[in-house]
Amino acid sequence: MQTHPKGSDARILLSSVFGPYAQDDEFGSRSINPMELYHNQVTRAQGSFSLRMFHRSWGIMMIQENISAPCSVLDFPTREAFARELTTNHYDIVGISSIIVNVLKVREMCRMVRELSPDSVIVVGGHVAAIPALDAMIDADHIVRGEGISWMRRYLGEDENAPIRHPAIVSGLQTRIMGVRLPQRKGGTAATIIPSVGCPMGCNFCTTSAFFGGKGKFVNFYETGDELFDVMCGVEAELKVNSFFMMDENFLLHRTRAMRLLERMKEAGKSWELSVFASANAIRKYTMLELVELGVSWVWMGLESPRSSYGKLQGHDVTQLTRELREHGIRVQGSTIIGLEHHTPDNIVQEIEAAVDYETDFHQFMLYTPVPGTPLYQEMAEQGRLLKNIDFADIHGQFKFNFEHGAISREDSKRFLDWAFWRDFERNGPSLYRLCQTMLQGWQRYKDYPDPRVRERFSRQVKKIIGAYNAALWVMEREFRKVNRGVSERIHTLRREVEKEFPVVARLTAASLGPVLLWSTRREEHRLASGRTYEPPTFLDRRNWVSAS
Ligand code: B12
Ligand code: SF4
Repeated sequence: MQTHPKGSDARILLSSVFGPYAQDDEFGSRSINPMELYHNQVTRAQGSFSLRMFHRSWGIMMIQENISAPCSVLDFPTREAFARELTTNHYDIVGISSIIVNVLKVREMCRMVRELSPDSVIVVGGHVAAIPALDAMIDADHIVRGEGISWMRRYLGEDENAPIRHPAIVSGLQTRIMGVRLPQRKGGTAATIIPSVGCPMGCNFCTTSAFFGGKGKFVNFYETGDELFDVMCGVEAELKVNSFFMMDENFLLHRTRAMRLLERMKEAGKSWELSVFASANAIRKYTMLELVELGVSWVWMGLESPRSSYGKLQGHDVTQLTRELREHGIRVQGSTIIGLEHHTPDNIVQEIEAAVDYETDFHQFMLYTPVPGTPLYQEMAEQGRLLKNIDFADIHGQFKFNFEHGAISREDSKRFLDWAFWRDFERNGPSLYRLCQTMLQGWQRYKDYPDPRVRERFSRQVKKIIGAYNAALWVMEREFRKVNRGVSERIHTLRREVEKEFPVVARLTAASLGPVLLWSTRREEHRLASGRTYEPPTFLDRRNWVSAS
C-alpha cells in the first residue's frame, strides 16, 4: 500500500455516520433501529422499563488514540455538523466508520466530502466494508476490511506493531429507565476495555468473527493478563471506575490471560466488576468461585437451541448453568436466535418458551441472518436462497428474514421475533426486577466471604437495591399487576426480602421515592405511546491537534 504523502503530518477526520437514527428516512435510518443497545435488541418490548443508553463509536476512538497524526473524532454528527467540520477545517484524510445497515449514509458522506473537501482522501472502514462490490456503491479511495489501527498506522508510515494504547472510554451515556435520566457522575458508569477484536469460534452466521479472519483467528490487542491489568489500572485512575465492560467477543475463552488478571487483582486488592461476553463452553472452564473472584458480575451468553449444531453449547446443561450463575450474583444476558434451519411454525413457539424458561436477567432475540461477509451468506448465495431487493438497512436481524427459510415465511419471522421479546417480558417481568433478584442473591451468598474484594463488590451492589432499586420494585409490582399478576407477586416477595434484610432504609426509600418513580414511569409510557424517541448527542474530540495556519 502507498503511504499518504504527508505521513503523520496528515490531518485526519474520523467520523461515524450521521443521525438522526431512530426514524425512517431515505438514508437508511429506521425507527426500529435506534442507536441504542438494549432498546434496539434486548429490552425493546419492556416499554418504560426498557434500559436506554448510548455507546460511543469505539473503533474510531481506538484508531485516534493510536496514531500520532492530528486527528478529530466526530461522533454521531448531523449532516450539518459533518459539513461544518469539513468546511471549517482542512482535512487530508476523512475516515468514515460504519456498519452494513448504514451504507447509504456512507455513500452520502462520501458525496459530501467530494463536494466540500475535494482534496481529502476518503477511507471507509468498519463492518460496512464486508459488502461485496462496495466500491461500486460508494465513491471512496480506500475501503478497509478488518482491523483498522494497523491499517491507519501503515498508511501514515507509522509502526503498525507498536503497543496499543487504550483510550479512557466511558461505556454508556445518558442512561435512562422508568422515565428518569440517571445522573452522570464520574466513576458511576463502567469503562469499556477492548482486549481483542474477532472470535476464533467462527460460528457461520457471526459477522464479527468473519470480519477479523473467521474460524481460528482474531486480533489480540493485549496478550497477557499483566498487560490487561496495567491498561485497566490506567483507565481506573483516569475515570475513577471500578467496573469494566470487557468488549471482547469471548473474554473467558482465554483462560490463562483471565487467571493472570485475577492474580494481579488479588495482589493489588482490586474489587473490580467485569461485564463479559462468553460462550457456555468457555464459562464452564471456570469454577463459580473463580468467576466471582475475577469480579464477573454480568455475562452475555449465546443460548442457541440445544438442537442447533453450534459447538459452544454442546454438552452443557444451560438451564443449570444460568441458574447457577444467577445464584452466585452473576447477571446473565441470554441471546437466542430465531429462525434456525430446524425451526418450523410447529416447533418455534416451544423453542421460544424453552428460551424464556432459562429466566435470564436480560434476553436478546435475533433473527438468523445471513450477513455479507459471513460463511452463512456465502452458503445462502450459493443455494440461491437470498431474497432479492432487500435494502441493506433492513438486514440486521431485528426486522424480517432476508433469505428463503425452509419453513417460516418472511412475514412470520417478524411475528415470531416480536412475540419472543413480549413473551420473555410477560413471563419473567422487567429486566430491572430480575437483576435486583440476582444482585440480592449474590450479596446473601457472599456478604461474609473471606476475600474483602468480593465482599466490597457485593456490598456496593446491594446499596443500590436498598435505595432507588427498591423504589423501582415497588413501582414494577404495581404496574405489572395489569400484565401478569404472578410476576407482580414475585416482585412483591423480592421487595419483602429486601425489606427484611434492610428494614428501615429500604422501606423509607420505597415510600418516599416510589410515588415519584411511578409518576415518571407513567409519564414515560405516554411519551413512548405518542412516538418519543431518543438520539445520542454529537461529540467532537481532537488529539495531537494544532490549528491549521
Ligand atoms: C457497540 C456496538 C453498537 C452500539 C453503537 C456503536 C456506535 N457508536 O455505532 C449500538 C449498541 C448502538 C449498536 C447498534 C447496532 N448495532 Co452494533 N455493535 C456494537 C459492538 C458490540 C461493538 C462495536 C465495537 O466498538 N467494537 C470494537 C471496535 C474496536 O471494533 P470495530 O468497531 O469493528 O472497529 C475496528 C474495525 O472495524 C476498524 N474500523 C472501524 N471503523 C473504521 C473506520 C476507518 C476509517 C478504518 C480505517 C477502520 C475502521 O478498525 C477498528 C479497530 O480495529 C459490535 C460487536 C463487536 N464485537 O464489534 C456490534 C455490531 C457492530 N453491531 C451490529 C449491528 C447489526 C447493530 C444494529 C443494527 C443492531 C441490531 N439490530 O442488530 C444497531 C445499529 C444502530 C444504528 N442505527 O446504526 C453488527 C454489525 C453487523 C454488520 N456486519 O454490519 C455488530 C458487528 C454485531 C454483530 N455481531 O452482529 N451497536
Ligand atoms: S462464539 Fe459468539 S462471538 Fe464467537 S463466533 Fe460464535 S457467535 Fe461469534
